[in-house]
Amino acid sequence: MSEAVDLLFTNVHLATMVPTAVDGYGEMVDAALAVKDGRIAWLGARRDAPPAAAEHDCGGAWMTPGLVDCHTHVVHAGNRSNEWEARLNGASYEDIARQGGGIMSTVRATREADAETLLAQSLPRVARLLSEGVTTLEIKSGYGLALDAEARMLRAAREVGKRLPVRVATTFLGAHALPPEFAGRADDYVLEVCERMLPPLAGEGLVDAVDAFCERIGFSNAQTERIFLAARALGLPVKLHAEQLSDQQGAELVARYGGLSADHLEYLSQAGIDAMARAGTVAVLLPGAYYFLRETMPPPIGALREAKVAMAIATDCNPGTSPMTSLLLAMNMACTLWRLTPQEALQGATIHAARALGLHGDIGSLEVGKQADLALWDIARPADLAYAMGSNPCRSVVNGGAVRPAHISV
Ligand code: DI6
Ligand code: FE
Repeated sequence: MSEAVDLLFTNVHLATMVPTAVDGYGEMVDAALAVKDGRIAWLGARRDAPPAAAEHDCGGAWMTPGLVDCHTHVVHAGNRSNEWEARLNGASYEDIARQGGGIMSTVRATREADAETLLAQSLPRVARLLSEGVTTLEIKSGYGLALDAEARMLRAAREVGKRLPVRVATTFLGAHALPPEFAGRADDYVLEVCERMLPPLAGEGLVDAVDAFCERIGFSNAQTERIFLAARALGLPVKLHAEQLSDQQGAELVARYGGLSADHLEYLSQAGIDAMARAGTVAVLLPGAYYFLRETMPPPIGALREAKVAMAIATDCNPGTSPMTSLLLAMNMACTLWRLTPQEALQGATIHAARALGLHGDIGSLEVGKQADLALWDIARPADLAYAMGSNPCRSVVNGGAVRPAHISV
């Protein structure tokens, strides 16, 4: 390469996370990486590096692709620590439901919040995620459950990507719960979602993918399919909250629609695994919700591995079942609770998470041509990222070639 690059990172060890690498981390020690026009232009041994306009000495740090949190509900108003505390003090679910608690309390708080309030409450959570090397973040709607409030959530999600250094992928989750206005009329609400909510939201460019909560306490397999048909008519990819609490054959359904991902999956069957493997649908594992709900049924990790289904890991950041803003902790939990290897955990937070968003051609690994979204870590080896609990070894982050300090305050 004769033309000078914009920036050369030197004195760095790379974990490229290229899926075909012989070593699963794709390790390159004492390497260098070059950026031009915001993209990775070259990587290899320091002595072969192209001339560069500027150099960044990484001081022997490890570099990974920027982390990808591919399943969050991070935009919402309020929290539910009051209900959590009441339950731990002996209150029953009925007590809490009678006081209007649960998911509907977040729906009420989110509906009442104006755009600035919603954003002001969400940005600190996002900042905590970004301080740990996250460069791409998926954000779902689903606490508005009416056109105007869902639009406000999705606009807030887009605004997050303008105010903070992060790429945001939005997901419309209108079918997250049945709003009180439609009590006893779930089919009517699904019609509302398909015909009166999704088309205008998609028309405004607010929807990168469509999701639903397919569960006995959510929406049926048949109702979910109607939503997928509406998404397909608009050319939008689908994903699904599937088999979290029971097997509803949601994984088979989302695979049949060529879905990007099926998420949660504690009660996933072998038929679901086979369908996902055939369709290339990613298994998004959410250990924070499993932990917080004190679930005891683990997702079928061994069978997913056997079937070569890509496994991603995400925070599921939400106020009810996973009030978590650490993707590194989610990686640790996946290893500790479910015996993922640290390498699988890092793949799950990089290249496989990128695939769960349909962005694996552009991000998720250190490869020439991909966006220069990178994270630099003060660690001895890649396994440290999943190993340490509650510490943040992130030294700095690179978004499209621009270096920033790890810590972000809002
Ligand atoms: N599954 C969950 O665990 C969350 N949503 C979903 O579909 C719960 C969301 C909440 O309780 O606020
Ligand atoms: Fe979720």
